[in-house]
Amino acid sequence: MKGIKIPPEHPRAESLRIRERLIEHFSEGVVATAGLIAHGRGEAFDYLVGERTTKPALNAIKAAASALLTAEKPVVSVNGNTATLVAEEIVKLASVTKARIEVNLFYRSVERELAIKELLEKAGAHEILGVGKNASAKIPELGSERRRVDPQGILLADVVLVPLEDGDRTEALVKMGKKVIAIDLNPLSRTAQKATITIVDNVVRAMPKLVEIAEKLKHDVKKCREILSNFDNEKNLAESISLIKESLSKLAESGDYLTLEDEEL
Ligand code: PTJ
Repeated sequence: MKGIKIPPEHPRAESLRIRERLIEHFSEGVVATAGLIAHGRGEAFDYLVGERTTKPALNAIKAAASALLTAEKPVVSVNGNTATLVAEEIVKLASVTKARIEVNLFYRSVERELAIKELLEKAGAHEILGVGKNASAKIPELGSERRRVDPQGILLADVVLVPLEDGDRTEALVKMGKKVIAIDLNPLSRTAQKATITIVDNVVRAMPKLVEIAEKLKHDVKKCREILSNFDNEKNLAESISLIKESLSKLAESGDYLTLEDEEL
């Protein structure tokens, strides 16, 4: 399907372009129908965080980069929405952190697996795990199609990045002793609450920042360990929630509902 033309001067042009990209990839079989619903929910939460990378999000991104860089077997898990929105950043991050890339879908079909693989390969990926028969292992205690993982990837991983997740798998992976890094705009979601490191930010902002910070930290293991030992996910998540509350109070007081005050990062 050909999308509509977005007027560049439209005040929400970027947001509309992202929406169109998802619709286009939905027509091509990459994004699941529920992926469009998930995006709408993400957009709503993005308004609440002020459509910017907040200070707690940046702290979580630093911890995430550190966890990936110090991991023995890091894996980046990819679904339809993330392949559509940040394929290039996924490939860059995997290269900087020496992580493997695995397709893992809630609404699994061979057609979607292959469409996502193709998208990632176009973005420069050479090896994609979790496609077809390779997703032969199972995460215990999980009923959904997400339980099917690659024995060379998520099953063996010590750190798994799950950008835009549906919840139950995060908990199951943590129970298996893995560190789970979630990127989720909803700080109240099950994923956000159960992850080891929760980045409350839009994947389109968080992923480039994660690549940039991983580049800076990649030769400094000592610094990575220091960042990780000072990071408290529960406290950081509470700060993300408080920030939403404070920003909304400020907006209500100022009467200017369109501009959230910039904070020092
Ligand atoms: O491609 P599949 O088959 O694996 O399916 C993917 C979806 C997204 C449909 C599946 O994982 C799902 O159903 O997810 P949920 O339960 O809808 O949760 C998605 C979460 O991501 C919600 O908490 C949204 O607020 C959040 N979200 C949506 N868009 C973004 C986001 N978080 C960060 N960045 C976004 N762009």
